[in-house]
Amino acid sequence: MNQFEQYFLMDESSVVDYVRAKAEQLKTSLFAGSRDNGQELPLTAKEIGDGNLNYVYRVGDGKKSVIVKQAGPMARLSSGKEISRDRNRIESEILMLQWELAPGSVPEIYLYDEIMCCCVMEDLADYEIMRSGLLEGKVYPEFPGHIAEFLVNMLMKTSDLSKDHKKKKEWVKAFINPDLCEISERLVFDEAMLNLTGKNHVEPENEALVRTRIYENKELIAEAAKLKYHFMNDAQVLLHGDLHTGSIFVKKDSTKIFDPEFAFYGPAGYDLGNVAAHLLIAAQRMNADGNEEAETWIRTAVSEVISHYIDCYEKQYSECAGDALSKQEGFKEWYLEEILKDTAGYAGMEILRRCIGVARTKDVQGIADPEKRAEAERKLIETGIELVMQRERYFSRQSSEIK
Ligand code: SR1
Ligand code: MG
Repeated sequence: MNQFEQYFLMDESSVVDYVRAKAEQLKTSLFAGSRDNGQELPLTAKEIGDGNLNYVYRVGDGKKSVIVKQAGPMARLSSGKEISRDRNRIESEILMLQWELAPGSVPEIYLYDEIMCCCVMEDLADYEIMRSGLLEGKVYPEFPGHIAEFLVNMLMKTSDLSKDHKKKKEWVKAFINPDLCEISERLVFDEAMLNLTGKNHVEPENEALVRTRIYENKELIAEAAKLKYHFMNDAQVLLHGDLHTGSIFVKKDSTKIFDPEFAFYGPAGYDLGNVAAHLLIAAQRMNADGNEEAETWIRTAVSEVISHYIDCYEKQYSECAGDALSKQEGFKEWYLEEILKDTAGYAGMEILRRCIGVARTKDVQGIADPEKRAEAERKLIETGIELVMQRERYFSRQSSEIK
């Protein structure tokens, strides 16, 4: 039996053999021309993954490289619970679809392997992860336009606004993602509101605040319940499902969305809300760092993402919306307002769970001064609660500014 005809978890050595074995199936003959003095260059691999779930290798010969991403059977950080390896199929298929629907917005998938539960994709080595850049105070003026256009493309082409409702239902079926959705349902909603497993924590100064304003706040928990049920039941659009700044590669003039293993059909405001949430978290970090210029840019970027989204929506609606009733007077405006209200609600939930839950980000965690860290955490918790409770006030066409 060939070495790769049965699943096993690869390491830096076997992943090199894997790329060699699959070389002919890669869409581009990536390593064919890489020679030094006529000699084929040796391939090497390095594990570069820093996520919670998968193994990510850069495999290259010093001149060219590819990324191999393999799903392991368990979460890397907490063993015990199996998470379906089908997530790698979902990730590969959505990236291939987005490659067609939103050209230039995602890395190219060269190969998906259902036996090894891995994919081989374009190495975007000349890009940086947006969170890392933002943490260094960098700004990306093109980003709001890029992300808005990507999200509106997905909305127009994968939701029922497009008149091919049967195609949409095929995609709903193909992208059913029970294990990964269960993680989000638990971490973004249940744990953030109820701390069921007792694993949440905040800085000691904020413990009373979190108890009274979140865990004992029946009104907030009721709104979170509505958002959770909407998340679970409104199969509106094919979502990325985990669109934080660690899932976005940036260069000054280009943006690439990656890591969509949490993809599923859900409410459009979920992805847009995640983008807004992680920008607001990054802005608070810049505030703690005293970097006023970067903070101002990030806060402006939040409004720009929303205004670009509205503009793209208006432009694309007339061309793309083909459903029989979608041209009915008032429908277009109602549909958009619902998305924007959801956006604020899900942004609030995301901010809260990233501040108090187990899946924290470096933005706040990395603030060295404990007082500043607690202050950033407190301000973000207030922002998160405000966004959930007053979601019709923010991100609408005549919205208030969020601090
Ligand atoms: C067990 S996975 C924890 C978190 O990391 C991912 O990026 C998702 O956001 C998930 O909630
Ligand atoms: Mg991820």
